Amino acid sequence: MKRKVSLIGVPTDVGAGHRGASMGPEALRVAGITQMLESMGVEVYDRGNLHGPANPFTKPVEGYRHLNEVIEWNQLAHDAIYTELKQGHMPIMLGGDHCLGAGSISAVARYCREQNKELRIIWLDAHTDFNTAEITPSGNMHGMPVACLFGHGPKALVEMSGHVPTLKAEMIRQVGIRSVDEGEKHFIHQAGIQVYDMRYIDEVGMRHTMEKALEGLHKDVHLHISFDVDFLDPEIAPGVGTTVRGGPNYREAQLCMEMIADTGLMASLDIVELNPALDVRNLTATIAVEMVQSLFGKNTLVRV
Ligand code: B3U
Ligand code: MN
Ligand code: MN
Repeated sequence: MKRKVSLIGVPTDVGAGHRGASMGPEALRVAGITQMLESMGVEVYDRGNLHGPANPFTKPVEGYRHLNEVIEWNQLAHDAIYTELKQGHMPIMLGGDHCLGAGSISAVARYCREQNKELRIIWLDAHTDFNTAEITPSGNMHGMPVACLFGHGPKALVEMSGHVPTLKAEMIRQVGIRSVDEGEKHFIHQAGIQVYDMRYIDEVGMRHTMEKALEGLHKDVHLHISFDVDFLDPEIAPGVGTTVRGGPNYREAQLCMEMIADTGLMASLDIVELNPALDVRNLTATIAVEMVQSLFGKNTLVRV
């Protein structure tokens, strides 16, 4: 039977400091995400885009910028993703900025709890996204979803999965990290999250990094990938709001995706932070689609 995948566009930039990530879903479609998935033998249901509040583009209030809009969009994303999971489809959320990680992963965690499935998240990002209202340097909520999932943040987001905290440290691995604020560092250590930062990847290589990050999986694990496109080095992926030099190059990122595909366990995916307003001829969207193709098991081996 063919794998059924549902694409859910969530056109937000309310959690970001730059406008433009709201055009991400359409850029991914223009880059051929549907056709690519079909070529990989997947049945694709494009659900179109969700509709939520506009970006008021106002200043942060008490440490949060656009709090109400962020909550509203996350609830919409949560509901849509949960519906797809219940139907037995694999949801792919086309973001949108990474504030949506809170709603998306809340839906996945809710579903896993009901199904008695173990949840494992691979968070691919230049950033740890573990800020809170107290320590954020920007007030931008795309820097906060992991903190929310660990119980630190606005009540509506913290409680969205129906269980607080939504995540425990053993459920998540962060890979590609190279920009962490001082306050975040402290929090990450306190939470006990396993972080495979760029220094680690440089020292031991992507292969060993992913072997560690994927350790302990078994057939009853629901593997969720949260792919922040700024995980990729800006030389190959300039179309994001917060570029950080020194990220995985094409080959390292491809191997990372291939090793995830080899587990055969990926059951939901977020693609976030793509900002077409900052891109060059849709290059970043095209590369993101190629990376997703590797996640779906594109075989680059010549060996038999
Ligand atoms: N840590 C910074 C920057 C940032 C986090 N996530 C993104 N940028 N995309 C902040 O503003 O929280
Ligand atoms: Mn992020
Ligand atoms: Mn990031």
